[in-house]
Amino acid sequence: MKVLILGGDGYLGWPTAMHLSAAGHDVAVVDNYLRRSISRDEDVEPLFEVPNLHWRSRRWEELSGRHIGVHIGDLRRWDFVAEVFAEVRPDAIVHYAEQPSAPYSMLNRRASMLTLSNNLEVTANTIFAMREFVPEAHLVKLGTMGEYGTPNIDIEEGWLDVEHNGRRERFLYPRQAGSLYHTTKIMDTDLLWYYVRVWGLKVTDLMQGPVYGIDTDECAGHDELRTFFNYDELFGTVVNRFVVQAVAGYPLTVYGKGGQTRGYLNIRDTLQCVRLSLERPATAGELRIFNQFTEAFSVNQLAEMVRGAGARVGLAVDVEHLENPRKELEEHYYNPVHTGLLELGLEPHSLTEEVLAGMIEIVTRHRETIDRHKIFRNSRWA
Ligand code: USQ
Repeated sequence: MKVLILGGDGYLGWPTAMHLSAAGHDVAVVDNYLRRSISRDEDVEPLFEVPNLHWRSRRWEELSGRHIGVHIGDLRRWDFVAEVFAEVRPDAIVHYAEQPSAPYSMLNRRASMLTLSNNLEVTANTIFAMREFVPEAHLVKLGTMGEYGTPNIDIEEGWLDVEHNGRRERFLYPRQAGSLYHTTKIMDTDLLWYYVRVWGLKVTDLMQGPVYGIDTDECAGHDELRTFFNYDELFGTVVNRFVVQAVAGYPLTVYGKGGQTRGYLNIRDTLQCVRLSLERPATAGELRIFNQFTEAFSVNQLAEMVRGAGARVGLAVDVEHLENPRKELEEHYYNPVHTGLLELGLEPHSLTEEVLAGMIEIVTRHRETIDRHKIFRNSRWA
């Protein structure tokens, strides 16, 4: 399959490119290095340096014999979008090309506007490009479990059957986001659902939970092909942050009571989920939604697991409950369905103390480059 990955430079984009290429697909990536420039501007660069896409693509070709096409440009610009779609003519598109940080989206007006305009314009341009150049293509779009928020009822997989005054209808499951970033993902879903109905597009929307992990099979033994690993408050997800904090001897930053529960997954499982979705596509006029996570944990449970993993390698890990910079429920019901991807064949990797110890070992090798000032800057929602 010819697969075009939008946002191919990111934490998930590059590992996805290698994974699909290794699986025999013909892959091209697009990126404008937005995340790199925000990281530089906000002084939150990742733990180790990551070479640019041209370099990584050449290195991948030397090692695997397989080519990954690279297109550098801004997907908000229609002339660039049209040029890439006309040249690649993909069978499938994976759309990661969004500003992915909830805390960044809440930083200030400029960051909010960038998140809003980037995420919605790229999604809209992708929809228009599919119609114009590849109306039969399948779009796999990364959404987020955060679109649902934390309602006091079970979360279904995308859709809810509602009975009202004796009649029934199926609606998108109610969404109530916890940040502007998550709100843009809801808006994306609404745009996609509209154009699926009107133009008969084929779309899979993956409602993903927070991802953790460093290595994937394709970069094993080749550190130079590793993806970004952020541990800062803006781009670091909580498990990755806690691992770095444990190594740095920095008390784990549990926000508030720590009862916030989310569905987590290993980065290796993100790659499986995307590949499985591509290989068993949605049909024309279908918006297929999967809840993409493997296990649910509270922040307190994660902190205890990282403390346990640290103890195995002789690290004394402290936990500190900080005043929560976010507005979110700290104790709540959480029971989302997540069977769709398992039915497609997902074989989950569990989060264990061994897995965390493996991450601690890699981070320890980069211990000298950890910048403690990057860990907590207290960017507040209110
Ligand atoms: N948290 C802490 N301490 C920290 C960092 C986070 O207690 O130092 C808590 C947060 O308050 C939150 C939970 O851990 O309750 C998860 O936070 P996170 O930063 O790992 O994840 P989040 O900001 O929600 O966003 C991440 C990705 C985003 C994706 C989302 C999935 O950055 O792209 O969409 O996970 S979800 O959370 O299910 O919406």
